[in-house]
Amino acid sequence: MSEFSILPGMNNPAALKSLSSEELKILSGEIREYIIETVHRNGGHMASNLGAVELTIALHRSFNSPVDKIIWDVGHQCYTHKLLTGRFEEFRTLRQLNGMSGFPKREESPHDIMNTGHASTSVSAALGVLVGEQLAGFRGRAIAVIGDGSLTGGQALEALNYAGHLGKNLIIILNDNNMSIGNNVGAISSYMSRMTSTGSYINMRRFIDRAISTIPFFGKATLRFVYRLKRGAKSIFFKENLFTDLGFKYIGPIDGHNIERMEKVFEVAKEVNQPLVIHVATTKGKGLTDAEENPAGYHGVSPKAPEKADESEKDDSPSAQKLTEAYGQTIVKAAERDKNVVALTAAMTSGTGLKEFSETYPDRFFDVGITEPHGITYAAGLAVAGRKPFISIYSTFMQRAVDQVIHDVAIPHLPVTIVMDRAGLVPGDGETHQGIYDISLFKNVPGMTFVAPVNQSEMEMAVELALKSRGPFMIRYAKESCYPECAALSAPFESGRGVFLSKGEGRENKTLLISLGSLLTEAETCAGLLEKKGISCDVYNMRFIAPLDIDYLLDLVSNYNLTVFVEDGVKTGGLGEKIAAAMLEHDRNFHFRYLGAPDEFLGQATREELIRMCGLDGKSLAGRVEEILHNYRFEEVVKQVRNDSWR
Ligand SMILES: Cc1ncc(C[n+]2csc(CCOP(=O)(O)OP(=O)(O)O)c2C)c(N)n1
Repeated sequence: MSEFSILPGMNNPAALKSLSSEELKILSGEIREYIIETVHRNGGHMASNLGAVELTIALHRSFNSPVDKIIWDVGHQCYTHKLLTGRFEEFRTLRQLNGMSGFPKREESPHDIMNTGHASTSVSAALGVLVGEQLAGFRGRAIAVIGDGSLTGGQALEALNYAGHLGKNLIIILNDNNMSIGNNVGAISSYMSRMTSTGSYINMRRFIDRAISTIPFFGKATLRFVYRLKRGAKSIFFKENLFTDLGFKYIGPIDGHNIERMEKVFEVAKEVNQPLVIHVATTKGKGLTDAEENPAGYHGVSPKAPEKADESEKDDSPSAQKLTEAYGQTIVKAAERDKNVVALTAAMTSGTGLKEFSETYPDRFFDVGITEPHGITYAAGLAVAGRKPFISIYSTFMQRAVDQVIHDVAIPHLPVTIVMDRAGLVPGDGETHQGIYDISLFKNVPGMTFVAPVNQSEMEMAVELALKSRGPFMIRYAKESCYPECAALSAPFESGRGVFLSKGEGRENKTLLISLGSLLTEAETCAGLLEKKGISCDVYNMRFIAPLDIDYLLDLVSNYNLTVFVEDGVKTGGLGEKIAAAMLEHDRNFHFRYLGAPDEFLGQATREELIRMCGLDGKSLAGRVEEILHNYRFEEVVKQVRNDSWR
């Protein structure tokens, strides 16, 4: 690891305050170097963090954290904050199992005021903290740091509305890099671009101040003229300022890489006694040329594959296609066949595999910005107008739009297809990004068809079924490779039923493993391990979450001594629980167990580690099955003994 001269000593924000401007420059360089090195090794958010280095230093020099409360929106730009608040050593473990989270976490530090990961929450949270503390006599400040992308989210706008109404001395730092993950979209975004690009008020004032200083002798009349000019400049540039109209004071845009200038503004901010927006212009990816040129590509970075020591070890096999890519290709083909197909995303064009669609059918593609609830209802409107909308949103962000699904899509029974990428256990980002709740949230929505394809063939059949559907439809899949193509998985979809992946004929005492989604690979491994121990095991891919052909399923299960259901989602309220309840209702007392993620928030780890932690990997599953069978046989023996002793 690199040697740093200043950074290791900056173990609390107070240490920053004595640094000279030269030392601050060195510090910024060291922070960037450490971030670049660590993110390349562990994966993480690169471009947003590189853009926020000077802003964070200036904030921590001017304010007094944690007495003053700094709240980071999304939290994906918090690496400098972590490094300057006593986590220099831990930073090496960024995003690793039991290591440091990539997002602010209250359990990690008193400087992390909120746990974050989802966008557009900071203004609400900072306002709540401020008002709550003020009720107990607080004299400090609360500062929300929000990006221009996150500011477009509905919750941020609701919070602005309320903050303007309350009139409390909240400070909002608008970190404007003119980018969301990709290009920022929307009228507010264009409005802010105009504010930063047309030459700012601050620049104009600086120009006027400089002009005054060059006039050798100026009398009162000149001064009056100059001040009128200054006010004129203000009215020219801020006549229509959205924030001032909402009851905020506004300063900006100012250069978010100039620490001294920001500090001066922050000192002024401390004296302002009403809500204040400080508009800071930053460059996403600052200091890393590739990231500056391609900030979208460097938003989230995967860990670099470790170099193989021996060339002969190199794996030349083509890497398996990802389910995200399978969807991206499938929806382009669907759009070719059906001109009513339109695709939508909420600020995740690349992440959801829609880049090709957006380029091939720009008129039929809508990036609605970080506005999941709006996106769902907008899609409902498109469906009313006869289009066939497919809206892609990560499973975790769909938590935002539960009401829109029920109220705007399901009740009017509209043919909107909601495609949930990153469903199930999600690597790297931790608690806030797990996609394990969608089954429990949506499986019982009346009229919903809900499927979990595992490879390209199933993806194509799922999309085809959605196209024919006259009602709401959901597709979910994990951040995983496609399961290999095979005859079993190419069998046509039958409503409410799955397919056998492997089935041995005429075997006794069989166990059935039912798998939902990409845990199919683990179920297969489990079956292989059990076969080796003489336990015959069939594997069934569930395909459907809703509707369920319950009679068919109960008949199927009745052929087995034991059925184990495995799902890539939270166990409580999941599909396994629903099937168990159906058995009870039908008075069918089978040996049935259901497994899934526990009722706990799951922190950051790789997907493989998460699967193992939940006991859902092939080896653990085999162990569980053996144990259940053992207990079951033991129960049988006890029953037998009891029966014999009665005779
Ligand atoms: C509700 C929600 N939707 C989507 C995301 C995914 N996401 C993470 S950061 C980001 C872009 C945020 O843009 P901005 O606020 O401008 O910050 P920048 O990365 O540009 O610094 C998005 C869409 C999220 N975290 N939360």
